Amino acid sequence: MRVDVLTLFPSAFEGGPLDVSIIKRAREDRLLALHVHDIREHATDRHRSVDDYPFGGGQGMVMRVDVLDTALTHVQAEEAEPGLVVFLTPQGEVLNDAIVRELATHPRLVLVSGRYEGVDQRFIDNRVDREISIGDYIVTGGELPAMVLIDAVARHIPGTLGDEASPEEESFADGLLEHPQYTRPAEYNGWTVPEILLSGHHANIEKWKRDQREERTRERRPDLLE
Ligand code: 4GX
Repeated sequence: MRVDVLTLFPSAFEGGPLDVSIIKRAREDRLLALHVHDIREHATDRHRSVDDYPFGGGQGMVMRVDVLDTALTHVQAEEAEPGLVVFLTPQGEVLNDAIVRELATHPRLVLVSGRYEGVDQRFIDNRVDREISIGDYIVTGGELPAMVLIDAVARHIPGTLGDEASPEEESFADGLLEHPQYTRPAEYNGWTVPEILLSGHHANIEKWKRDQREERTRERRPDLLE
């Protein structure tokens, strides 16, 4: 899968979470090709401006439709496949496991990370396929949301998790939270491990894990049971 990111802060994507561990390996193995592009390279005036004051007044600045449109056209033209254009915004659908899996089926994603108070609506109306939020809180820019999305999607590209793990065996694949986990030592500071896990009764242990998952989900995330 190829992922392109349009951002005003391309350096935010270097030496961060996409350069370690599973995602680093996926990139080395060419399962994920990440291409980060600086929106400012497509500014045209002598000040290289990418934003301007909002029509109708109001707080802050708005990213310019012409700069974004030109930047996106350039990036899309690097390949025959234009990709699904995703804009990260608190106004979008809230990201979940079903959306992550759907996005992972696309051969190419083009992510647009915004800054300032927003983006000219004409860019969204005419060039964006999907608006996605990583949750109901505000971060400083769309870069961290893009990285969260890339990480979550990359785990679903066949081969990225290796043989040990599968995304099907983790929380949300079946709509339940995980059961608690323990490892040695069996007692530390007087803190003990549930007896059943040390019993060797495989069937009882599996029943206990299932019960724990259901109980946790009911207590912590009843919305997942709807
Ligand atoms: N999930 N932000 C985008 C700039 C902005 C402002 C208004 C569009 C309209 C966020 C989130 C998020 C902060 C990224 C505002 N863009 N993005 N940025 N939560 O909080 O995706």
